[in-house]
Amino acid sequence: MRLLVTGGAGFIGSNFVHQTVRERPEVEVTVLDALTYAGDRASLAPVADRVRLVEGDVADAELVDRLVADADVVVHFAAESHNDNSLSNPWPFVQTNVVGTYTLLEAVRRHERRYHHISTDEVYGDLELDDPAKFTPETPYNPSSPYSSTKAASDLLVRAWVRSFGVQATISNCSNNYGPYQHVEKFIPRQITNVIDGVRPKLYGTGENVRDWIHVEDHNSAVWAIVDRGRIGETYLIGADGEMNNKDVVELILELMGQPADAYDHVNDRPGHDMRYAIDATRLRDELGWEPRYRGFRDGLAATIDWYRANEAWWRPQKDATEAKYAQLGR
Ligand code: NAD
Ligand code: TDX
Repeated sequence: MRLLVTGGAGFIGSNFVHQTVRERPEVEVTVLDALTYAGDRASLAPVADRVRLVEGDVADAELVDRLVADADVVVHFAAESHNDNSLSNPWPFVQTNVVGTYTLLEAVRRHERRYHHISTDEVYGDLELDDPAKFTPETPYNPSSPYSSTKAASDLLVRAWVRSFGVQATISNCSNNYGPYQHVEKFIPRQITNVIDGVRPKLYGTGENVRDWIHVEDHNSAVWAIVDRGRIGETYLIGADGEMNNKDVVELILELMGQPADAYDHVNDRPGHDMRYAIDATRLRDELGWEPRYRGFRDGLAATIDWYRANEAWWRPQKDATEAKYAQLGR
């Protein structure tokens, strides 16, 4: 199989490439990545001899056409992915997430290729803390931020290309990922690297907001299950029953790193901050027989802390610029 992975130098995409090289030696992997601030060649260094990395934009129609023509399957991870950035400057989100997805869809339509679209649970908006409901594939779209609205737009393009043009596509909407190679702008790596630097973790608002955490390896094993056995045109929600509020996550990071549980600061809240996400992954489990391997968040988090401790050379170059952006926002 010839596989094209967009965004393969980012957090989830690079972990997907590592997992693929490890578990599926017969797959030929090409990565298309623009190497924005969020993409790093170093994230593919351990597999560099097994992967072709093409530096380029998913909205570059001529380049995308050529790469898709040479692939059997396309898995599309590339995106602008950070909510806080989308509030400061939404334009790159529209360009990459919407125009980039359109460009790929047109290429897979022309060349009749299998396409898998990576998306987020944030397209469904948020849930109340006391609501027993979880997101299901039938939950209406109701995105809150420029980030989540552009991801929602890209999902709807995929659905339309399936119905109107018969494109062979599947979609997955996953909850919050954690694990190695995540950019230090995101919640968990930001707090781990702050503690390493002797800086107190920063909690937005009250910290009651709930996220449904899943280890990146479990997200990626689910993506492979869908590429292998998913029904064309179907949407699969990916989650591993990992709901936890941000305050509890910060306290656990502090405990695992040998600090007092209250050694964090409350900072300005994120405008429009979604309260709670929760995934019902029944379809994925029942139809495709998928199960997560990481059962305890505590163990997965401890391993992630170890990874950031051991890989300072990977994250250090991102840290100052990231914190300078947050300082301007009072966060
Ligand atoms: P990331 O920001 O770490 O990586 C994104 C990658 O895409 C980077 O390597 C970047 O260089 C590349 N990229 C950006 N614009 C590009 C362009 N125009 N052309 C080519 N490459 C470009 O993001 P991530 O957290 O790994 O997220 C990957 C995907 O998973 C995204 O589609 C995101 O919406 C989705 N997702 C993320 C999470 C999460 O918790 N991080 C959860 C659910 C879904
Ligand atoms: O310093 C922080 N303090 C804090 O309290 C940061 C960076 C975040 N937070 C809060 C905001 C959220 O409630 O932590 C939670 C997680 O924040 P992020 O890591 O920014 O993730 P989130 O906004 O939930 O979105 C993530 O999950 C869904 C990914 O970034 C998206 O790409 C994915 O679609």
